[in-house]
Amino acid sequence: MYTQSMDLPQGQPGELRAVPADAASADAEARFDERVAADRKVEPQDWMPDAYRRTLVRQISQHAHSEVVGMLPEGNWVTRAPSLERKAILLAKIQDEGGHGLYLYAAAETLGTSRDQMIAALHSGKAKYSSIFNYPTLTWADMGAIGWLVDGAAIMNQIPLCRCSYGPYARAMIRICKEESFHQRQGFDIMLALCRGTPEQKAMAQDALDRWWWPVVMMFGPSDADSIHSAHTMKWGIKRISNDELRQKFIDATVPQAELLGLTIPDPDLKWNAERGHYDHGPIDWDEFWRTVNGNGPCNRERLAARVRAHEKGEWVREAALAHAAKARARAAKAAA
Ligand code: FAQ
Repeated sequence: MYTQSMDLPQGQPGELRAVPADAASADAEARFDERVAADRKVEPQDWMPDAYRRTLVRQISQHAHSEVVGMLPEGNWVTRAPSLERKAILLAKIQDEGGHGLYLYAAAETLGTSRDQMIAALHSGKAKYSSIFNYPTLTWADMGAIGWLVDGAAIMNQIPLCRCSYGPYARAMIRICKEESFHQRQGFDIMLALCRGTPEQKAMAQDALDRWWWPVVMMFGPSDADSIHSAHTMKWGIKRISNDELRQKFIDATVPQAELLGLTIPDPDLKWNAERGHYDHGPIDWDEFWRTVNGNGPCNRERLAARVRAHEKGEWVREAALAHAAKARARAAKAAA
């Protein structure tokens, strides 16, 4: 299934040139470079280098997969939320994440890749999704920690993406960031309620922070020295702030929030560095990060199996929707005749 811009017949103005006629022309490349340098948006119908297109498909589809796989850890607690209000909020948040996946798949489709292709890449293990969603959710406090920390990290990473050079991705990110901001607040609110509760509840909040802190710090990706894509994505105005800079901004913003909650961040080396104007932090376990990214984290197999199962079980829904659309089209054509 393609978006509208992909359906334009060949030769019409504004057609999507997946393999542009003037791809080799230095002129087209110069116009593209000029557009990016001037901070003007690149749109689906514009010529773009193949490498730019491939990088966007990779990043946007991985981002979409993260949103959809990211529904699973929280889905685990819908039936066990401690009150009707918490359950309604959690359900709404999880639905938002599904919606984010849809906006992002649609944005990636404008680059000439179908949703079916992207989903096949996820299910075969070829495409990645965020490492963070391969950790288990053991207690209700994990719902607080995910909202507070995971959504907090996601916002930090995604606000600069609202200025990404590719128009459809940038516009999808604006709406997504607004919703993520609500998600972060609801997570902090869960943590606050637990920290103001009984000693057992506060211990539960601390335990969740202990388990989620380092995976969240890793979520920003490898250190700048090991980030293979950054040089290009920064040059093309896709990524605006480096992995390490975003990680630092997240840590600086989160330490005072943990203090407000009365919780201890599980990093004995964490201390304010007045000279740098930032918090110093301890070493990151990159072996754990790569193990998880490469499919061997605590829940990788379980998460992927759940996605594949859901896709297979949804086959009849897709078939019914297609049959319904075909009937509607036939009815409209008959009425117009
Ligand atoms: N996990 O060269 P770089 C959310 C891979 S959404 C897995 O630095 P890049 C909402 C990377 O793909 C969270 N793999 O790569 C929510 C590359 O491998 P490849 C997702 C990772 O692209 C909240 C290799 O390592 N957000 O949380 C990770 O320049 C709560 C080398 O890395 C996005 O996707 C990782 N953490 O920078 C939902 C934001 N990090 O592709 C539910 C958009 C790196 O060559 C509940 N994405 N890798 O095979 C980005 O900003 C970037 O893609 C980065 C990585 C920053 C993630």
